[in-house]
Amino acid sequence: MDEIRIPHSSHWGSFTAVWRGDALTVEPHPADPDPNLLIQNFPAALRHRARIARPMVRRGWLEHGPGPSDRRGREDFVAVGWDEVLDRLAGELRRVRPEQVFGGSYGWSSAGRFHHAQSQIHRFLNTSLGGYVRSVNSYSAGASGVVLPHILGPFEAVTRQVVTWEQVVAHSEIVIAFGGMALKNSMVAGGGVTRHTERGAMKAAAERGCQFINVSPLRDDLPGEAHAEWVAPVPGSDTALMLGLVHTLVRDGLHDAGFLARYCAGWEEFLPYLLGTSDGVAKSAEWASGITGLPAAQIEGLAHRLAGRRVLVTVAHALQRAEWGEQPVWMGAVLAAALGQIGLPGGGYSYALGALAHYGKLANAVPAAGLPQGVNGVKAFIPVARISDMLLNPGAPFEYNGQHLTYPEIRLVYWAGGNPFHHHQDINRLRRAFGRVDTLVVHDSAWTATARHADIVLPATMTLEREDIGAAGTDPVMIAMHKVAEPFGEARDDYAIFSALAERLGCGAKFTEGRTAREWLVQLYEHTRRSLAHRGYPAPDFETFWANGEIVLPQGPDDGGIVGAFRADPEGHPLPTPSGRIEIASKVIAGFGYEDCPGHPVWIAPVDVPTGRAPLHLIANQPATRLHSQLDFGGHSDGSKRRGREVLTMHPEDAAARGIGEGDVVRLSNARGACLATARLSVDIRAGVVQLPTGAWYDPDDAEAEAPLCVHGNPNVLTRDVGTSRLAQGCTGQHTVVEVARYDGNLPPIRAFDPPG
Ligand code: PGD
Repeated sequence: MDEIRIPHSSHWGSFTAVWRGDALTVEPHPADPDPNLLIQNFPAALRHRARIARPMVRRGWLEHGPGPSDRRGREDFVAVGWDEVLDRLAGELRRVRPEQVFGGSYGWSSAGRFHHAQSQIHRFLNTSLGGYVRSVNSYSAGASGVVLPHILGPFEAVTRQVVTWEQVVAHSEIVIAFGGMALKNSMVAGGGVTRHTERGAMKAAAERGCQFINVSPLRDDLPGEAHAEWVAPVPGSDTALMLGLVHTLVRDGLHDAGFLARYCAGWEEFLPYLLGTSDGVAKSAEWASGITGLPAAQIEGLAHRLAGRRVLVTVAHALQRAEWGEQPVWMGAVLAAALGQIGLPGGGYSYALGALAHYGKLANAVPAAGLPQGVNGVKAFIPVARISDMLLNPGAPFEYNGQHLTYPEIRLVYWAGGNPFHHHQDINRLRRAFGRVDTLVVHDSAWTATARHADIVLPATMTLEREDIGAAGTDPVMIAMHKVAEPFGEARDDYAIFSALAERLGCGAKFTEGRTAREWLVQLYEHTRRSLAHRGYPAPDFETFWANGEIVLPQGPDDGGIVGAFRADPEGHPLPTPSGRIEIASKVIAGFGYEDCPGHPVWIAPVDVPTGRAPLHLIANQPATRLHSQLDFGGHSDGSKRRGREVLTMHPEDAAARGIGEGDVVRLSNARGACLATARLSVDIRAGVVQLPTGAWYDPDDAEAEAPLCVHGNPNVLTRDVGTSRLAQGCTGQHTVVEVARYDGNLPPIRAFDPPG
């Protein structure tokens, strides 16, 4: 049978789509040493019943017009033709003022740089409305994105390229990974990735003799190839462990006093806290033992092993996606500073190494262009995870990074390329919050819970159904993403939808600049081509790039980035912090006066702790078989479920105490909500902790209920919707506490993938 082979790309890997007749398969990029199985979600997803076939409008909105409503997510939809729905939506966009429109539209959407939904929606709202209320920071790095610039330097500069995987392979003696470095995370890169190298790097480093230490309640947070030692503290106690380590180093005279004096600011202010002279509590290994559940001798032994070695400290994003999430990020830097290895190859601090395929990689020497966003005329913004607070409390004051701000009054929410019913915490609260607005518009390719709660649902093409350019700043291959299939039903590209709306609003030419989608691709590619030519590299024209399916890009040097320069010439290359040094204490943060994020790292006892009614820690982390909630209906993700439900991992002791056996359906609950899952018993999790990944689509058993049971296993019905602190107001979805019980009732059907009635 004839074969048609088409290059394409996704956040989780570049691939070739292969048609044999009407059967689609996907093959990873030939240069990929360790392909990501997530690409196997595509074939079954392409024509799945969960796809949205035509524009749909909630009946109540259609019949009664815009207005607050608790019927969202509870009412049926009416199919409406494209022209009519665009006319109505344009009318609604004319009715509201830009400062009443929330267009933050957080989400990962797809890898292509032109059809990137966030870029499209922001450009549309800027060019056609004059702006929108935006969101800042991310669900990934809500706390670290704010604290790191105060203590080390700009987020991108201190994360991506401080210590490369090549340095780990060649130089690191010990890698102590707080929160591990799970491959499921590093197999993903926004914009695409052609080579998954992390597994190979850890294997090579371990074979050379590098010791990996996985500090996590989950053994699987480092791959088998790392041959890691497993240290399993109580979830959320890493800051205490780091304090205990630094205290031991100082007590035993093993800290690098010279490094601290020469390259750091604020050690003198921090030391009394560490030693307990300021508050009467020495942050000793003994003290840390009581909090972490690890023996004091183990903490002391670990500190002694770290001293004087080429040690790399890494801290996973997960640790800061929790109460007081700024603290482990900051204290990780202090631990690395005390060990004195920062700026040496394979040593020091590499925040979030292993969190994404971007990190620990060389930067490309030439840029890839993105779609210009235009100018946002609205100044108001929220930290991204404060969306329910904003919608429920218009006009209320809040604090963020030293600023006193006020939540705006939002009438219209417009979302494209994200799934808040996946990414946000306390989904029942989010439902109430979305009930407050006049209109909720969603573009998506599938019937996510967000689409189900919208008033106007516009079917977007999925990435396979359009041409694009796949590129990430740290991947040496730019991919010509050819179209693999025709659009599903009446689905249109986000660009086509926004172009038609802009036309109706009298701003068509401003939005499109007169270009077709293909002409935009040529324009974006030209940016890279010109830069290649300027630097004397081969610079093929667009037609050649398109016909070849990819172009290899040159990369920059492995120079330690911001920290390498800092050590090479401490006088001439200060860090871009107020002191020009690593800020162990920050006068700026101290000046904000936040008791939940004071001027140096501290241990703050958690509020969300096990209780009689919720005695188990829940880790709600990233899934291994899909990216977030994307293509949950794809074959790889669906195939990983058991009895149709997401899998909960629990320790056999906790299961036995509750009469739960392998494969039983269980009910997780706490004060905020409840969901079902299927139990998997494993000794590779700390006792007292259960783990349920995010991303199973929210599937309420009774949509009319205030806090329905999610029958599919979405942990965000359980997580808390509170900010990390007044500094960053980041998302705290990684941890909470729950009870788990065997579910003996009749098993409710899974309807998450059935289109709404
Ligand atoms: P995705 O599932 O990637 O989740 O949250 P995010 O909203 O990014 O959603 C992307 C959506 O975009 C999907 O519905 C997909 O169908 C749609 N889409 C894809 N391509 C297109 C397109 O071209 N056009 C349009 N219109 N739509 C498109 C992720 C967020 O979740 C993140 S980044 C993190 S790190 C957080 N992690 C956690 C966590 O660890 N724990 C908890 N409890 N909660 C979390 N939430 C956060």
